This record gives sequence, structure tokens and C-alpha cells, in this order.
Amino acid sequence: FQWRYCPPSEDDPEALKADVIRHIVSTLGSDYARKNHYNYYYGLALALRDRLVEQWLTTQRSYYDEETKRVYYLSLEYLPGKSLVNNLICLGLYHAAYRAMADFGLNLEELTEVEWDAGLGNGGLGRLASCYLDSMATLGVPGYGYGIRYDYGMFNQVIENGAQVEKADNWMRTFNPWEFDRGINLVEVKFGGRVKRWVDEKGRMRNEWIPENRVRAMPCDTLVPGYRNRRTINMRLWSARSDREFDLSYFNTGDYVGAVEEKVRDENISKVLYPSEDVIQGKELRLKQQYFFVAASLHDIVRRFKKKNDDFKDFPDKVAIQLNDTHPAVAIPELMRLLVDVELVDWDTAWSVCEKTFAYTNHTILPEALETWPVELFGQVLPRHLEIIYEINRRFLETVEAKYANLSRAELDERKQRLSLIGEGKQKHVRMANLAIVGSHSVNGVAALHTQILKDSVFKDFHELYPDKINNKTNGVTPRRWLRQSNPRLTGLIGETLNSEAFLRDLDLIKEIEPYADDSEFRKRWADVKRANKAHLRDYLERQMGVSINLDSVFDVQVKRIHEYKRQLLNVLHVVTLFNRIIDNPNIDVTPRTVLFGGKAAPGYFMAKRIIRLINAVADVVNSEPRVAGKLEVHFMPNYRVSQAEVVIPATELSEQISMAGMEASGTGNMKFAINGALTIGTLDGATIEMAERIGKENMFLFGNTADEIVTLKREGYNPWAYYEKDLELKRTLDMIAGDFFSRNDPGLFQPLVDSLLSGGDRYCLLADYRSYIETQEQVTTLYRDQDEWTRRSILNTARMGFFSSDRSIAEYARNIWGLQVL
Ligand code: DL6
Repeated sequence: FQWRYCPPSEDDPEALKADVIRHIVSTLGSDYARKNHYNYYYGLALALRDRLVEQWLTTQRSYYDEETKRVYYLSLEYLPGKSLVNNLICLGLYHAAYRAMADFGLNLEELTEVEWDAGLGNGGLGRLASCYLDSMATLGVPGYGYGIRYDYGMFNQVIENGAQVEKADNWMRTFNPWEFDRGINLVEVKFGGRVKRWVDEKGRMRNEWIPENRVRAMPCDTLVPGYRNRRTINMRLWSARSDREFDLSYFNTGDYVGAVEEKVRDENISKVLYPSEDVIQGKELRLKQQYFFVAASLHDIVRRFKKKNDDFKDFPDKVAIQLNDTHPAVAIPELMRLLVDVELVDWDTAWSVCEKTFAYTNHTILPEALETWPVELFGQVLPRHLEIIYEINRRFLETVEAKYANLSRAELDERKQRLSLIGEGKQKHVRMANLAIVGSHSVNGVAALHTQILKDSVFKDFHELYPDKINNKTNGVTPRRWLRQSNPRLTGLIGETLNSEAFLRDLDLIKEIEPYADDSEFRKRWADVKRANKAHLRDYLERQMGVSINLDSVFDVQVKRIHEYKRQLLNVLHVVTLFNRIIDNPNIDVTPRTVLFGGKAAPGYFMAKRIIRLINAVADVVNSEPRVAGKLEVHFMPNYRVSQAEVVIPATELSEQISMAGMEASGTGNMKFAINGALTIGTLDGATIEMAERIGKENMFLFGNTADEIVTLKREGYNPWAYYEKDLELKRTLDMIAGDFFSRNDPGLFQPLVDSLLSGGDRYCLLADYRSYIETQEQVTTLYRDQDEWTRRSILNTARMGFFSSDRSIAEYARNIWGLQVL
């Protein structure tokens, strides 16, 4: 059998057209003469999948033949968004498809409307995972993404009477053309039960897990192409399937409902993505989800290893496993169980294999977001794993004892308590971060400041114990999606100017546009691109929300999850301040502004939901006030998601990155905006700091307290009242919010928000940063009047963002963590 490779061709739409027609007829059983978007979207997607699978098979064969070390990225979340355009771009078929569809009398852009966003993640962490798969494929890293194929992904957000209402995201309601469901390769995953101990014929003590329940994991593969390199890797998501023999036993006793209930309960495991509540510990289903995908993935990984290897000591030479946060950390005791209980490897060898295989990425310093599981629950769901964790802990604490033999007993005990994998207290807990650190050879933060905070405070004791373990891998984003796909106009301009599109696979090359910042003709074209993107967003919002925003205003955008630490409320305080200034002085010479917000709040997060209500209430008042018309408008864009970001980001002029310094692990939206030429107003937080180092502070609007200053402020007794009392504009703004200026029909609605800032102590120091933020916004206003200078800085922003490609991040992971060479 000869693998037919269909070379990507920009020129020839004919082969593609034939395949589209064939799929419409043979796969969809439909009439190609009916030129509807549905038929042609699916026909085109399937024609692409044919090409992807051929590339994938060749890629896999090369790994197999060359016995390459593989990298497994374990992540409970992915946010691919839509795939059609991305896949066309990566295969080099965008123009061919455009022409093919035009020949059919259809518009490719309109076809993309048929596709649903694959929203299998909450936000930054999931989108990062998708960028990383793209980069692995592009760099030729032999990577595999593993996760869960949720039937229902991130909820859809609708706004009713100003409030967020969650609607189920039934993204699979129509058939998913990108996926291969492999119903014949089911993997059994066990839960509950007990551990049986016995001595085998060779006198060895054996531990055998006798489960109470078994669920099957079905692999669903989505192919992820590299950028025009004929390589394709795989994102394998597991879907829970009930064990059918189990059903039969119920049928035999005539309990039909029991059979169905049991089946539904099993399949619930992959039913729905958990929205990111800060505290979701203690949810049995969530623990089951984690173990479900980890067990199925490790089964796959070990199976693949065993095809060509028989000595598990070689495992770390062939396998690297990256844990995307602690969600998959149960992989550590699971690999120990497989090695010690099943493969009969001795404990010390098995442990050394684990440590060399695993690496852990931390994505948050919020203490309440660090995962723990009640020991009792853990033991019920995973009895053998709990035993293994206790044994890991016992041995680990022995090493701690030995290392700190010079400490007093009391000091040593305290240190052991802090380091232990088991948290004591009212209820004992398994600490997943401690487990992940102890079981991994590398622990990384996602931006320099974040990593420093891990070393200095969150994981201080571990850093003292293992001074070489914690390292930094600053996040990045893929230029294929966040430049080429989302901003074809800008990509076209840069490509034409440099006479190359090589910057899409080596973003460092984008620095070559820097000299053009001084070319007035180029600046004009740059500004024209931004204006066209703004018009595109205006049209989009007109269709989606029925509003028509002012093209001549500065597009000031804050899109991200709604969270108090991200301080959308600070942005609102600025809006209200601006509103007051305009009302007070109708002749004020302001730069018109359109302030856009977008983002979802966790369904159980009261304050975040109240912030959404406030944004909408302020928008209602501002947008209906004739005295500010043409000067200020505010909108909350419902249901922020990847495909919306692709429209919003290229149109943005001012990117709001205003978290309290020290809180945002990295941010990746900050990078997407700057690559697309937005100027940033931001605090020195997360990766924004590294952006400033490269872009130059003078080309950004930085404000507020630094992370160190926040620590000092709090240590010395931060008093928000003092700011309130002495800053009259601030006082007036807060009084209006508390005094129901924006909630006339619902008195007291926003009192909790103001309380959190005053009597509640203002945990995220909004009041401390308010004045500096307002003054910096004034600088924005002033600079925007000088459009030419604004555009010059915009060009410099884009030109200096080469470092923030996810290709650079993945190359660093590959070299420094996974032990791979990347060209
Ligand atoms: O690393 C990706 C992304 C960062 O850019 C954000 O700063 C950070 O908030 C986010 N973290 C999470 C937390 N999830 N957990 N656990 O999403 O990660």
C-alpha cells in the first residue's frame, strides 16, 4: 500500500472540489446541488480530515520507526475554538478552498459560521494547551494531547436583565467532522472497591486492586496539523462509556431502570466540564474525571512503550509526561501502581522512573485554587492510590528528616507538616500540588514573576529542598491562530512588506518590520488595517447585539474571565469617573472611547456575577445619556469565547491588563493583543512585565503598585478608607455605585461590591491603584489624539513580540524539560 500524500497546493482547487462533492454525497448522503452552508462546511471539513489523517499516519510511522521519545501533555482542558480555517491555513489550502467555494457560489467566511467552538476549557489554561499542541506539531515535537471529550463544554453565557445566565453548551449536537471515535479501542478504568493483598508463588507481597466499578474510556482523536510542514499530531480525548456486561446483570434481574441509571452514572464522567470555581475540591465526579482520563492515557502510553521496549528503566528515555496543573497529578500514583503492582517493578526503580518522567506546570498562586482532596473521599474512589500516596509521603518525609536533621524537633515537625502530601486539620486532605512537586523532576511557573513567587512564597519550602526543580517557562501563543487566522489583513501587510510569511513559523522575524515604524506610508497602511478590523468588529457587534459602535472612538477592551483579582471593577471605576467628568463639563475635549468588556463568571462566584451586572447597569446609564453620546459608550459582549476573541483582538486599540500585581500567573490575552498592535494599559504583573522589557515601557501605559509594593502595602496595614476619604473623584464614584445611581430599580444591588472595597478590606487593592490608573488613562487620551504616534507605537508593539510565540515556549520545554532537541 502506498501512502498517497496530497501536497498542499495554493493553486489547485479542483482536487479539493472533487473531494468535497464526494463527501457530501457519500459521507453525508446529501445532494451537492443543494448549495447550503451546512453541506459544504461538512464536505470541506471531511476533505481536510482525509488530508490530515494521511499526514498523521506518516508522522506516527516516523516516530515508530525512529523510536522517538514522545511527549504526552495531560490536560483536563483544551480550548481549540473552531478548526476549519486553522486547518486550511496549516495545510496551505486556504486560498484553494476559498476559490473552490467561490466556484460553488459560496463564501468560505460564511461557511465557518456553521462550526461550533470546541470550548472544552475555562480560559487561559485550556487555550494555552491548544496553542502548545499547535506548536508541537509545527516544531515536529512528537507530542500527544490527552484530555476529556466533554459532551458539554464551557457553558454559553447569555445576558438577561443585565445578569449572566448559563446555558448548556451542546457543542456535539451535530456531528463533529474533525474527530475519529475509536469505539473498538475501549480502555477499562476502575473505581472504588478495596485492595487485596497476597503472597505470590515467588514469595512476593502482591497488592491487587479489586474495584467496585468499571467504566470504559473511548478514545476520540482530533488531528492537529503543524504549519505547512506535513506533520500532524493527535489530541486524544476520552469519552466515558458504560460497561455493557454490567448492564446485562441488571437486565437479568429485571431491573431495567437500575440498568439505565447505572449506565447514565458511568457516562456522566465525561458529561460536563467543571466551570472554574475557586474551590471545587470535594466533588467526587471531578476526582473521577481526573482519574478517568489519567488512567486511560497512561494505559495508552504504557501500551505504546511496550511495543518496542521491555525494560521500564528505559521509560523516561522514551516518555515525557507534562502535567498541566495539578488536575492530572493522580498520574503519579497511577504510574507507580502500574509499575509496582502490575509490572512488578521494585518501588525504588519505579519511583525513579516516575520522577524522571513527570513534569508539572503550575498556573495559579491563588491559595484557594490549589487542589486538595479529602482523604476519605480519595480512599473511597481510589483506595490503592491512597495507599501509594501514603507510602510516597512516608518515604519523602524520611528524606526531609535526614536533610533537616540540624533543626529543632519543633521546627522540623512544622516543616514536615508544610511539606507533607497530606494536610492535617479538621479533615485530612491530599495536597495535589505537593504530590506533583515531589513526583516530578521539573516544576515550572508560566512567567518570570510567577515563577519567582512560587520560589519565594507558594512553594518556598520545596524550593529550599529542591533548589533546581522550579524553573520558568514563560507562556506564548501561536501566531498561526492569533495573527494569520484572526488578523489576515495585518498578516497580509506584514507579509507583503517583508516579502515573506516566514514570521508565522519563526515569530522572531517579525522584528524586521520595526524600521517601518518610521515610514509614514507604512504607518498609514497599518492604521487602515486597524480601522478595517474595527469596522469588522462593529459589524459583528451589530449582528450579535444590535449595537452600532463609534468607529472614531478608541476601542478599549477588557476580555478575560471575570474575577476580582483581574479587576474589571477598576475599569468600571474609570468609566464612571469619565462619565462624571463629561457630565460636569459638557465642553470637555475628550477622546471618544468605546469600552468593551467580555468574559464569563463561574456560575457560583457571586461577586464576579455582580460585577457583570454592574458593567451592564453602567452601560445602560452611559449609553442612554445624551450628554455623553459620541464621547463614551460601554458594552458587555456576551459569551466571550475563542471565535469571538478572533474578531475582538485585532480590532482593539487599548488592551486592559490591570490585575493586581502578583496575581496573574502570566496572561496570554495580553500577548495576543500586543501582537495585533494594541497598546497595553497594565500593571507590572505576569508576562506583561516581560512584554514591557521587550516592547519598552515607553510604548505601553504601565501603572499601579508593583508586586513588591503590594506586599509592603499589605504588611504595613493597607487601609482602603484612607484612599476613599482623600480622593474626591474616587469617593464620588463609589458613592454613586453604592447609592443606587446605577440600580434605581434594585436598591442595594451593588452594595456588596462597594463593601468588598471598603469594609471588606479591598483584597486586590483597587483603591490603592485607582489614581494611578486614572492618570495613566489620561495619557492614553492624550496620545490617541496623535494618531501617527499611536500607530508608530502600535507597530513597535507588534514588532517586538517575537518572544511570545508558543513555538519559543515549546522549544524551551522540549530542550530543558523533555530532553528533546528542537531544530
Ligand atoms: O498559564 C495559562 C494561564 C495564565 O496565563 C493565567 O494567568 C492563569 O490565570 C491561568 N490559570 C488558570 C488557573 N487554573 N488552574 N488551576 O487558568 O493560566
